[in-house]
Formats: sequence, structure tokens, C-alpha cells
Amino acid sequence: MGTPFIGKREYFPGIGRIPFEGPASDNPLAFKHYDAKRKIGDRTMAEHLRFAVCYWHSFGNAGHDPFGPGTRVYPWDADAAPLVRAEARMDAAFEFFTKLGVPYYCFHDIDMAPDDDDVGEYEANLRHMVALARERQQATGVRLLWGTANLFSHPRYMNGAATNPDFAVVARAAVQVKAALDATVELGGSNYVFWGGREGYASLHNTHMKRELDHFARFLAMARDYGRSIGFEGVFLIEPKPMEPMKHQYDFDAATVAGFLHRHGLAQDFKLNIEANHATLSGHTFEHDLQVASDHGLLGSIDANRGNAQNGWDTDQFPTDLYDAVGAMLVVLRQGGMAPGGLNFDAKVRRESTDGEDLFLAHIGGMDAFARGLEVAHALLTRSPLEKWRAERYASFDEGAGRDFEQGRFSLAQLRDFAAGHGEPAKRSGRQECYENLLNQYLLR
Ligand code: XUL
Ligand code: CO
Repeated sequence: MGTPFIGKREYFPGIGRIPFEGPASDNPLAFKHYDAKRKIGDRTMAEHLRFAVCYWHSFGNAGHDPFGPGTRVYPWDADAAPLVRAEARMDAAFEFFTKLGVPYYCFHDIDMAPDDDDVGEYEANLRHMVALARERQQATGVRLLWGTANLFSHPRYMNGAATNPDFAVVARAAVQVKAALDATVELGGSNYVFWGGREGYASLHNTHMKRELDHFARFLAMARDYGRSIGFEGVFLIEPKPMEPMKHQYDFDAATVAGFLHRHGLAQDFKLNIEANHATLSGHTFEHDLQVASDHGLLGSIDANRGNAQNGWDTDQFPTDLYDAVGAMLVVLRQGGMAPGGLNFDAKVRRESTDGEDLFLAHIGGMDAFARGLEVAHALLTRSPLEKWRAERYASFDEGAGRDFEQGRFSLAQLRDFAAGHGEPAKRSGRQECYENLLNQYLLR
């Protein structure tokens, strides 16, 4: 207890700053593994993990689903006036960030400020809330991991935003992206995200896909140029997702977006924000899409959550799966970290979880899972035989003919001659089970 709240009232009474109590603790409101200042290798856990809380699921989503309204009553949503509600929501948000002890947060323009069809009103609302957010950031030390514009909720975007077949809608999307970029720069954001929720199609019969994708690339280049012109030095991030809400979304997965960025000359400024549940929705594992992004030099940031193994939906559950966390942190550590990106909990508590405390418990679980994932991945990479085993598997390319092949000194005919002179290759086991056992061994230590 005893953490001062910075707003007009306290929204999470009875909950103080979440302490680290270690693995032996049974206190639900304490970290068991996340010890922000503890060093893992050359960095602290906080520096490795760069946790962020998302504004939308945590303070906006009251639990509604397609079959019913929200189940939670938020005290910050009580006032009739939208701007007063937005201010109260911001107080609740910064109280939560501070009590949880996360260094970052993320927001969409219209989860922070009231939307308005009138361009001037919309911009004024956002400017008002950004000024308040700036004060709150200064008072608490909490920083902005990324900002973004919601180009998918308003009905005007039903056929897409930057890829809309109507130029008037494409231009209207620019209003929000410009304002959200202004806000991100004003708040010192490290990254700016594009998730193309409606950038896709429902039917190819009425869709000129190539034209829409060319428009998308042009729009992104304009956003990049504007961002750079107002002093944004951070990373632009595209967040892949294959579907939901559209039948088919253009930013399908990491491989698709990497190809798109290279084809349109955007790979210098744009990287990827990989979301676990989006990767599984596209038929991959979380680890797969992280690895693909990383291999392209494009892994910029992570939206941490998890789907549901039975139905495959985008359920946005909090990430508690330790295998996922270890797998993700192996990719992150192997590429030397993800700064200026971070690990944003794009996750929501279940509709049946109706207490303010549930929001803390959910984040504590996610943070502990990734802290443990970090510890185990670091141990696997530095103390276990994992890297040696992997290297040995490819040793035939480290010298002699294999190295010549890698360096491009073989033609196909010469490869044939090599094979003809060396007989049937010996069988070499992939030893998958041995690797799986090693992972469990380190996870249980
Ligand atoms: C939707 C999603 C978004 C983005 C930001 O599935 O993940 O919340 O992270 O627009
Ligand atoms: Co996301």
C-alpha cells in the first residue's frame, strides 16, 4: 500500500504497488519471477522485457461480445460528458501503470480521447488529452511505447481505411494518422503502429487488390514522411493479422508483410509488431512469426497474448504459457533484444472477470510468464548445450565443400559430381525429443 495516486480519486483502492516476493510466495498480488532490477546477462529484467499496458482492452473494453453487452462497470465511465470520462479514464490508467510498475503504455487515438465526425473537434479532443497525458507521464515516469490510430471502428472504414475504394475515406484516414503521429511525437513515443484491421477484403469480386495495396504503400510512405518531418525518430511498425474483422487481411503474416515492405521500399523505416494470437490465427506458432520477422531484420516489437487451442479465435487471453514465453524470448535474445520495441499486453481479462483486481492479476501472470521465459531462454543460450547442438547440426557447411556451397562456389553440375563421388549420405537424427527434454529440464530447474 501507500502508493500515491496522481488523479482526482483512487480507482483501484486496496491495491498498492505490486511487490516482487519470489517463487515461494502465494500472494496473488505479488510477482513471483518479475524482479524489475534483477540482471539477466548484461541487462535488467525491465530493460529486456520493456512491458507495456494497452489502453484499449484494459480501460475501454468492459467485456462486451457479439452476444451481449459489457459485464464490468467502470467507475471512470460514470460521467455523461465524454471529455470528463476520458480524463477519469486517464487517471485510472496512470494509477494502474504506476501500481503495476510497468515502464510503458500504448494507445489508439480514440481510446484516449473522444472521437468526433467533425475533424476540428476530433483534433481538439486529442490535443486536450495528450496535454494531460504529458503531465501524467512527467509525474509518474511512465513512457509511451507506441501510439496508433483506430482506423477500423468507425462505420466509414467498413471497406477499409488506406485501402478503401473511395478516395474520400482514404483522405479521412489521414486525419487520424496525422493526429496520432502528432500525439506520439508530443508524448515521446518510441514507435508508431499500423494494424490494418479493415485493410483487406470481404469479396474478390468487387476488389482491385493490387490497386488497394499500392494505395496502402503510398499512404504508409506519406505517414513516414510526415512523421520524420515532425521529428519522429522511432520505428514505424506494421502488425500482421490474417483475418478478423475482414475475411482476408492484407498484412496476413510476417512473411507477407516483409515481402510487401521490401517491394515498396519501406523496409528502412518499418518493422513488424508481432502479436501471438495473430500468428496462431494465420496457422503459425507465435515463435514462427517472431523468427520470420527476426530473420528479415524486421522484428520490432511484440503484442503479447494468447489464443485458444480449441477454436483458434483471436481471444486475446493473457499470456501464461511458459513454452510460448521461452520460445519468444529465445528469438528476442538471439537477435540482441527488441529496443526500442517492447512487450505490450494486447490482452483482455475474460468477460466473467469483473473485479478491478482481475486486471492486476492478469498482468502479473503475463509479466511473470515472460520473466520466467527470459530466465529460461537466457540459461538455455548461455549454459545449456542448445546452441552447440544446433551448430553441430550444420557443421558440414562450416568447412570444405559445404562452405564452398554456402559461398556460392558450386554449380548444380558440380554438386552432382560431389554427390556421385561420396556415396549415399549417412542418416543423421534430428533429435527433436532431446531438444524438447532439454527445454523442460531448464524450465523445471
Ligand atoms: C487487433 C489488435 C490491435 C492492434 C492495434 O487485433 O491487435 O489492437 O494491436 O491497433
Ligand atoms: Co495487437
